[in-house]
Amino acid sequence: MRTKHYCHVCGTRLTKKFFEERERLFCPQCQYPVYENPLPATAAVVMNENHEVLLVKRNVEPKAGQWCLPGGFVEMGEAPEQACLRELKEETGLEGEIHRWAGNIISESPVYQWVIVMGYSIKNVRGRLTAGDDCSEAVYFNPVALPTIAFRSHREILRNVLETQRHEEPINKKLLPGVQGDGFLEKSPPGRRRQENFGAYVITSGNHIEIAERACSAGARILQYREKHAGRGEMVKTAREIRKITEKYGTLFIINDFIDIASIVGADGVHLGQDDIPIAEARKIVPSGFLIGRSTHSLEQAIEGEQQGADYIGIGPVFATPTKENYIPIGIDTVKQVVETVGIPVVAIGGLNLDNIAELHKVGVKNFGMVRAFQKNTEEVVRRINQIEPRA
Ligand code: TZP
Ligand code: MG
Repeated sequence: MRTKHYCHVCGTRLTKKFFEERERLFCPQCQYPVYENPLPATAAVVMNENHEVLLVKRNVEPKAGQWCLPGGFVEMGEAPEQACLRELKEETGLEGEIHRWAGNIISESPVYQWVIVMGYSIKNVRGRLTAGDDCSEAVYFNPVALPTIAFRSHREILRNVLETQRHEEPINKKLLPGVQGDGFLEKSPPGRRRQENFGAYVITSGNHIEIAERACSAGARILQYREKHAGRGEMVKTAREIRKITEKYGTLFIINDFIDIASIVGADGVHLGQDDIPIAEARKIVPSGFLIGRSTHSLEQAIEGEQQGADYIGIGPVFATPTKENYIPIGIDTVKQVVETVGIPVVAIGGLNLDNIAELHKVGVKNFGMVRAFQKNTEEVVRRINQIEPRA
């Protein structure tokens, strides 16, 4: 850690003195202690109408070349809120208003010792997006496909905002009696264009809770609770437990088939099969940003899933599998065509294991959905798949 040697007012070499209950740097000329406080900084969370998050690519140290939230230091005489809006304007060209405070995070900095980062979410954003001071790019990202964010404080502030939003928009709100109908509901954004990489797409089976804990602790980015036999009451209980685990590790939580259970436990999304509720109908009762995945079994269905507004599709079974035995395997060529054709994330599924995913990766698959392969050595399997396909 760097320390100060000279008084910033008169330039005299500093000494040390016991003052206000501890030893502090002291200027013998000014007769004042020199406090070593954390430096105040701000970070702005800006989201567009598609619920994508604005990040900037830094072109200054520390962490030049990496992405972070727009923001910067508070100048003398400025309120943190003013500093936040000024930095936003300088770095991205955008103007906005403070929506709400999103947490203060203290973090150690190799350059500035300690920094206290004050986060704010921004509303009423306007202006033309242009990378400005201290950054080479300013880009909106799908929150499920974020690049690595350079600062822990920014990651935590962003998580605060996304979490708050999720809790503010429970699906139940949309199901209140007497307030139904398309007009009442803010529609979720349609399927996103950006190709996602989840890497391991973990589907639980058997001991769901144990698999969830093991997979999430090993860094799974997404996990689906798939249960074909249990009663719905029991499913709610299990899903609640899995929600806690996924929340703890920051893993996206998807529930297979049951939009009501997804709503009750506050999951991040639902996975719907060809015979389940149509995506457009589902969108009417889910909050914006809620993920809807669709199972597909051919190129035609994959294209249709994207057109209908799925956030991602599953395609398979790629290989023969007892987990879905009444389906004819579609093979790698079809998967290749699907990956090359649709613009939303494609999860290859059916008969996948550590021995055959490399050939799928070769044809452009970035997301590997599996049931049986996560039953044993879950952590190891998750890690090995995520090494093949690191976070974007
Ligand atoms: N959808 C298509 S194949 C499949 C599903 C749910 C099952 C995949 O199971 P496994 O055990 O990974 O082959
Ligand atoms: Mg289904």
